[in-house]
Amino acid sequence: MKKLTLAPGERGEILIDSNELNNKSYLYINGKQALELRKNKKTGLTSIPKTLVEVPEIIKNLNNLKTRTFSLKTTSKGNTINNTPYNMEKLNFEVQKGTQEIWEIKNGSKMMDMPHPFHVHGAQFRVIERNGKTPPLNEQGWKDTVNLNAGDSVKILITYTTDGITVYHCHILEHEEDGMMGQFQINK
Ligand SMILES: [Cu+2]
Repeated sequence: MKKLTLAPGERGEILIDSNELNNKSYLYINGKQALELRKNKKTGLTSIPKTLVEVPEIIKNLNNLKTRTFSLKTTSKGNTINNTPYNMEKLNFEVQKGTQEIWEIKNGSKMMDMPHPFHVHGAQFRVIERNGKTPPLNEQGWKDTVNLNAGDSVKILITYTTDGITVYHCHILEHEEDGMMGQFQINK
């Protein structure tokens, strides 16, 4: 790929094929030259490997897993998840360490056109579907942040490997501070 969109909180590892570089090639960020890319003859790789990172195949039978839904909305009450702003005194739900669930996340904004990068602490996930389709290749690895543009819907398979109280929130800090956040407990 030649272009990658990264939302706040999202990260990508990029391997560049230097055979395709000119004398002066640049990495652009938001249309501005951010990094000059030069060939280095000392690197060991001569071409891009077929497999960049090994990730386990997503299990085929997802029907037995519990599904939770998260609706991200900017309302008159502020920025909310499932119409509720964050409450520090309240656990939104509890789950069991060592289990997996499906989370269905929706960006309910239509008029406002605001993206919401959804971020989870303490657990990693795989994107199963983006708007009913297989996600693009760059979203098929392990993730902890997935961006949702207005009207988007994604399904993720989340794995609870640690225990304790942890949070999920929009990674646009103004939205998070304004209530687009929740907390849950992973029981031992
Ligand atoms: Cu947001």
